[in-house]
Amino acid sequence: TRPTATGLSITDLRPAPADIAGDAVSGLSASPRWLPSKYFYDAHGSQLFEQITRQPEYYPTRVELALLDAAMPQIADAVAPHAHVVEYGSGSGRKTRLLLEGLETPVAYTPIEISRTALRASVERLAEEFPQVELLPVCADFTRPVPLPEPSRETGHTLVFFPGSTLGNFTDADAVELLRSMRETMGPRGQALVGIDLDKDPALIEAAYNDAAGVTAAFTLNLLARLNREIGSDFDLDGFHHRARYSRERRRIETFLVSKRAQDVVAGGRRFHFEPGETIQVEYSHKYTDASFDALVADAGLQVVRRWNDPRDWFGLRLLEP
Ligand code: AVJ
Repeated sequence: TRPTATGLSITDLRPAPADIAGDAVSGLSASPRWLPSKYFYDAHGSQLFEQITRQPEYYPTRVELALLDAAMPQIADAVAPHAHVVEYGSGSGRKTRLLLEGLETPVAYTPIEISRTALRASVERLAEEFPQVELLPVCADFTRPVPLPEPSRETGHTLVFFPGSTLGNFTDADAVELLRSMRETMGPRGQALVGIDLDKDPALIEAAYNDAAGVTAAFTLNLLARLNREIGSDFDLDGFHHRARYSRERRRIETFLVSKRAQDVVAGGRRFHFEPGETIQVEYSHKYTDASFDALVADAGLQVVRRWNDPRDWFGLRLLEP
């Protein structure tokens, strides 16, 4: 653990360069090629993501924040008291603030976040705003088993908070695996509050991942800049472009980096050849219906006990229990 400016200690379980290089080589060797979207979130990537959330086309954050605010009294009633709140992919902590404020008696808060810079900034602000809540930040990839810190005071139960439809970045098989590990984390009396982006007009969804200002494109390309910096690959950032399309059948945004020309790239000590138009799949953002989400949750041995949607049914919050 390393102390922050305010003296708070962050448990550091960040992926090592060797893990990143191994994942990059195996994804680039696969056919079709892919890279894991979790590596978008270095310090700059997390900043670009915050900028995405302020683009007019990117509705999910705005709609979820308004929904969380509106539903908070009912959520507080449905959540057991004295919770240890554990958040997956906490980012800037904007939604956390609403949750910790709305729950009457949160005892401890454990954000699990892969970007150390984003995590440090968010816990420093939360420490000032919530002096009564014990902050136990962990810098880690939440898709790997993360040992949970033990709060110093007794807690009633664990509430996993997983907003943002980050679940949508996982294939259905991986989402079920993650929900199962969430079930382990929260224990038999635990609960989870999960945000999900709902299926809707494909034009609205596609616009959200192709903002006119090009911030999403910069976010996608930053993955290559990060790999160049951290694993010494030599991707030419001008040699690839961002493509995000909505598949109605699979109910997901499929995001690719597309090679603009024939080129060779060296990564992790191996050479990869790209033909013009050849793609690297870098992200999915699944959109859900009640039926599709309930099926995932049931596969993981959980059930939806409460549901809240915004007035247009664009985004939902679901309370899950074992
Ligand atoms: C991290 C799930 C909130 O998939 O909508 C936004 C990431 N990628 N634009 C999403 C993202 C491109 C985002 N979440």
